[in-house]
Amino acid sequence: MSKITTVQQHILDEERLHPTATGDFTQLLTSLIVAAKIISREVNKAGLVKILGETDNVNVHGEVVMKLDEFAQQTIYRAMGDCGHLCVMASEESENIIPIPDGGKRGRYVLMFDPLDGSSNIDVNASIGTIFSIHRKVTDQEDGCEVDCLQHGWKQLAAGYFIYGSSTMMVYTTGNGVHGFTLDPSLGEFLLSHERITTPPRGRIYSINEGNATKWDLGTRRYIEHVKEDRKERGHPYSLRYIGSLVADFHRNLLKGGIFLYPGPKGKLRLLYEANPLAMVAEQAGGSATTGNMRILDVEPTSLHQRVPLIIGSREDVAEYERFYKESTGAAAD
Ligand code: AHM
Ligand code: MG
Repeated sequence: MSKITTVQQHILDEERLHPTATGDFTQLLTSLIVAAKIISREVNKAGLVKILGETDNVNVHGEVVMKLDEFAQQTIYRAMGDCGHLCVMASEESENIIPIPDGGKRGRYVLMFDPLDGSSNIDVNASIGTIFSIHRKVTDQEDGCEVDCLQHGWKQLAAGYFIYGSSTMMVYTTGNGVHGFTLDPSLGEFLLSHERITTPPRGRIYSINEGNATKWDLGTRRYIEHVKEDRKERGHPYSLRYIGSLVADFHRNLLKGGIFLYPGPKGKLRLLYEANPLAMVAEQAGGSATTGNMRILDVEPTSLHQRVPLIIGSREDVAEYERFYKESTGAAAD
């Protein structure tokens, strides 16, 4: 019979691989996991809010009901602000960096997150998620600043996501493979369910918003035509799967193999708390992530909410996309 491992035990074991580790990192991730459990509980109740008496955003207790993405933002802030291990945070829901509350102990780490990605899918009961990225502080003051946030993706210490789907899962990496845990709601514990996830080198799925086809660059157009061809060597065209919820689309492709594309010229997805953490997970699982021109983890961050084209997934599929992209930009330059 297989061993039962909780996520805390796993993180502790990972941290022990580093001889100078103090346990701070384990505590930091433990606080984040508490926040995710609270968010998961609220996401699961979302469909019941109306039945249980919400009127004009006021619930049965007369309290104002917060939008779930705001709730997720505040929950993470409340859980992490005082955890004692962070020097600064940044989030999709905050225009500027988020300082640690006055009087709170400052730590050595930086947390960036998208509190509830794909939140437009809540009303239709599709999966959504929380994405996180953790860096070490690089500046000298006690309080962290924007410079601490604007670090290359390859410097991330840890990254991952929580997916609120038919089960709630946590998938994370600290640079030693990718591991997945499923929340047992009766225990309130995340248990190891997907040890050392590796993504197939090639998939059969492509995930892109085809409604944007007229805006795509030539390379993307040619590549998408290519995956739809009924090619002899593959024996089948690729299947299109697109939820419109990055975490859910990424998670499916990570497990089954495939490619997710939100191409340029500018892209829609954000470098620091969407593309970088998922790129680290993809690479650690044997996949890759590119803008078309360069590896996502090498993109120079210039602003907190910078967007980036994101093409991510199975290694051979991403490499094939890059060939189409580079050939077409080369062709356009000729
Ligand atoms: P959000 O952070 O405002 O939820 O937007 C990000 C979402 C991603 O989850 C998803 O991949 C993408 O937007 C879908 O965009 P589109 O509807 O343009 O296809
Ligand atoms: Mg988002």
